[in-house]
Amino acid sequence: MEQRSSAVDPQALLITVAPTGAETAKADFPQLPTTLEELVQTAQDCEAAGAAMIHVHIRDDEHRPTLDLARLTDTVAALRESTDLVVQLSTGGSVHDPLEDRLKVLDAAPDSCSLTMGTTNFGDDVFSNPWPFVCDLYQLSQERQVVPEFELFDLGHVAALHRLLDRYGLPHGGAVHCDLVMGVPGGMPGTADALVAAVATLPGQVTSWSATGIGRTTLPVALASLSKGGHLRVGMEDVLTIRKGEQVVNNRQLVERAVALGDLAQRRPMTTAEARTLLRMK
Ligand code: KMH
Ligand code: ZN
Repeated sequence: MEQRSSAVDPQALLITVAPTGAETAKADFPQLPTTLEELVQTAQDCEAAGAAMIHVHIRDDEHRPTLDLARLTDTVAALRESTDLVVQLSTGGSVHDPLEDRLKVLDAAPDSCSLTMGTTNFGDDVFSNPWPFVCDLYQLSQERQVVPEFELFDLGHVAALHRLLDRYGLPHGGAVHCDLVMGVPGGMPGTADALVAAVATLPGQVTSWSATGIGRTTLPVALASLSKGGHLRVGMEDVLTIRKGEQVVNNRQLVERAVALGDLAQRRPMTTAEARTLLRMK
């Protein structure tokens, strides 16, 4: 079988957009993309601005978070039809989603799925990721040939990733891509110091990593990530202001800012084809 090269220009910057999330109510933030039409439009705009991957949470007709399989499947199809973005479905869902439903997300056959490496306090809630669930989801991703993105909310999650890779081997395709999710109340802080500590302990098998800082930590984390050679995740899932007191207008604005920050660091947005090479996808 033809082996794709995993060499990607080190100056290329993977920008992932996380446009919706599960935490913000449409009523509170009408510019949040919650319908399929809004999501597709956002995806196209963000791809044009420099994003190469999209991290997707979907909503129902009342704009509430859902893991409805038919909707997820339609969403994957619509995004594939209208963009060339790498389509990553969230298996985290909302803090209220049962673990069984979160496993079924892979039935929608996305290119990639998020895979959080442990339970974390999440504001006043708990984002539950018990070890047996993490193992089941990981093995399912290997079986279904879906490339996981390991979500690391805490240093303990980095240790859990070592344990997972040692026990079950590499993901489908062989790329180990992580995203440091920082500044969640209950997880590691969104600081340069915490980022450096997490990156220093990543397993040797890791082939690429990005970082995102929640809320006001978005800029310190983005700058720290760039200075350590990492990639960026941005979007309304993680931040709703572009600066203190000024609401984000749309996701494209956040992608454009990521491109501008990357430009300062002499990094250029990675193309979708390069992202597929980086993640060792067909
Ligand atoms: N909505 C959070 C509870 C993921 O997408 O995998 C979990 C989350 C992580 O957003
Ligand atoms: Zn998410």
